[in-house]
Amino acid sequence: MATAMHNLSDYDASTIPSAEGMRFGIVVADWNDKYTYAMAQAAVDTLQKHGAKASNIQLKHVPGSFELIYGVANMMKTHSVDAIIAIGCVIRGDTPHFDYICQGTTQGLADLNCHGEIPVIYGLLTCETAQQAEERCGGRLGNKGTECAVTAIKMVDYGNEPS
Ligand code: DLZ
Repeated sequence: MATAMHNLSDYDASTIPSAEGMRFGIVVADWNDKYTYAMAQAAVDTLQKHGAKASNIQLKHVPGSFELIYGVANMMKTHSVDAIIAIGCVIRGDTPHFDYICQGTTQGLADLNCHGEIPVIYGLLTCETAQQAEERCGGRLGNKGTECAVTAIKMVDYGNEPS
């Protein structure tokens, strides 16, 4: 939870498994790119910090958050990555559009996660204001992209554990 008590970039690096050999996909929405690109960059930096090779990180763009569902599904089909991070930022406007995009995108990504083939990491910021986005994309509450990258590494490691 991103509260004043929790910074999205804070984690105990000593507990994170090595990401060497792991393959990651990042699907990033171009809508609100000031925020989504900052999250994507933080995700890439964090994956590399933990040993992922640049050549093992695929970055793909989609127009808006709603297209993250297709983008992730499409990347899944390639079987070329071990986890996919979906990054988007929805900011409430004057109409109920915000609610539909947030609900539809969240449900779509959750459905893809249910396939159980590879983990889908939820990097969708759902903000009332631009300030809330600012705070979570390298501002006072850290960077959601860092949190997503750490989660992705943990989930690939989870999948690699003997059952
Ligand atoms: C149309 C729209 C609006 C109003 N707001 C956002 C937003 O805040 N964040 C975002 O990622 N995308 C937004 N979009 C675009 C939709 O996600 C989608 O790209 C279009 O509805 C076309 O399917």
